[in-house]
Amino acid sequence: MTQTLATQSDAVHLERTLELAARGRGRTSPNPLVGAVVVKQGRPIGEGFHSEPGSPHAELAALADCLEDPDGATLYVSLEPCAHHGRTPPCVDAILAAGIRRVVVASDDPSAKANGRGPELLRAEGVEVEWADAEPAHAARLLNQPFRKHARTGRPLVLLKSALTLDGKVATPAGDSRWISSEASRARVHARRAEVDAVVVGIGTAVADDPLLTARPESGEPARQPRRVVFDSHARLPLNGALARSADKAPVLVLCSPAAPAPAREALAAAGVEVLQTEGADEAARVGEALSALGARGIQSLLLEGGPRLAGAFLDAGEIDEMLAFVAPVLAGGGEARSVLEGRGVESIADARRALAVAVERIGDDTCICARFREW
Ligand code: AOF
Ligand code: ZN
Repeated sequence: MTQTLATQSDAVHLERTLELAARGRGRTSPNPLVGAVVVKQGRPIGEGFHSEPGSPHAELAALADCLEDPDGATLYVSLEPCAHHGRTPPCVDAILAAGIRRVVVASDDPSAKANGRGPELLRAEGVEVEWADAEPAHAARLLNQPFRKHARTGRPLVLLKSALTLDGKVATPAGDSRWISSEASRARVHARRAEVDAVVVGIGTAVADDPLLTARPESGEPARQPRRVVFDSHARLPLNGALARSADKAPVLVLCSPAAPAPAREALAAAGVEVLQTEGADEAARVGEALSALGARGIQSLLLEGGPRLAGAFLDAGEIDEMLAFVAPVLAGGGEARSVLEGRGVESIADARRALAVAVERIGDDTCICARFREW
């Protein structure tokens, strides 16, 4: 009986750590979202979350928030406490100094500097360390998919966004796509842009749509603007387009291949665009190389906004982690009209990528389908 009660209250406090962690959304990268609660004699006496790089870790924020002495208390934390000296000192030291007796951890930290070291150290010092049950652990891992994929692969999490008609087209045969999805759906995209480290398009889309790609959420100017990235093998990004012209206001990065002419690269660089060269035998291999190059620059998440050719290459490379599809109740028709993904594709449906989980939401007349294909 006591066992069950203890487990239930653990679940409640762990859930609170996740709510707290989510408050840092869009502001902590390259650090994870982390929340913590200090509980003494069954009552929370302090709580906190990580708000931005360089600011105190969640554990420290929660200890600093304590209304009474945390000596003998339990610390609930959504990510294993760190044992390293980074921008801030190790949390394990602060936990030991505070006299915390028990630590309940929701999820592991797969980064090389962590990997269970903090919990081990705490145990060695006589602190009781427990890992959360499967469900809160899963929820905690889902909060930090960008951080986790980046820690494990060096590549950013890829979120493919698409606005499509009910018949699966992303434009008319003439190439018109303004606007398939509703204003409310487009506002949602701006909110997502504000949460990722980069927004990515192919050069075809950059030329055809001349997009600005900044985050302009309804809630006002976001805490950060994403890096704007163009996959542009031949460095063809127009100097008089919206992207190049705004390079001084929000960063623009062009990923070109060795085939890009030097004068074109130099002109882009002179316009304030960062130009990076990546190689690869085919388009899919180039996607992998490009993702590693972006990851090496600290980009942990990206919103891939098309077009169909680039998005198809991402699928062929096995690099689509999630998809956000805004399906509008309109029919476009046309055999030549483009659909969401081109590239090689799969031969049989048995080989098709199937989502691990799907969430559906109505946004005005549109249906927003969020599908997760991989978990990190
Ligand atoms: C955070 N916030 O609440 C926790 C983190 O450079 P530092 O010192 O801020 O260290 C960042 C690393 O610390 C991060 O990558 C993660 O491995 C670990 N835990 N980080 O930013 C937190 N608990
Ligand atoms: Zn820490």
